Amino acid sequence: MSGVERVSISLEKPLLERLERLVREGNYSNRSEYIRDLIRDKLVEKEWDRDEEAVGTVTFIYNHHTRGLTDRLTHVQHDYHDVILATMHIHLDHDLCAETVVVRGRGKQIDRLANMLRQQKGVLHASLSISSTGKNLA
Ligand code: NI
Repeated sequence: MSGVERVSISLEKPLLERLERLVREGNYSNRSEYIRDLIRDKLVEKEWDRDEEAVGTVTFIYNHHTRGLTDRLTHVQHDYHDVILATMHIHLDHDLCAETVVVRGRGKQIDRLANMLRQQKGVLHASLSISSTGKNLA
């Protein structure tokens, strides 16, 4: 870690109590760690807002018996081959599949891919998790 500076902040008592509860519930050992993570979350959001290079995952669930769906999902992923780093496929049971796609690219490009996957008829749920290349978080 680069040089650490101590800062003090002013909070209303009820807000401080809620902060303390969040720190406890999150199993953080102290407030500073919690606040560092909050700041990094915000920085990641800003990177996405500015459409900078980002890293993320898209996880989606579908029934592989849905007519044409497997082909359509493969087609979408080929269209985004330059963004997709890896795809993991899990056969959840006889009918249902889960896929997690690890992506790296511009935020808007990743959003578009997530929406394309989500909108395919037969996809039951899709969730985008946003993260960062980490370059600006140290
Ligand atoms: Ni499967």
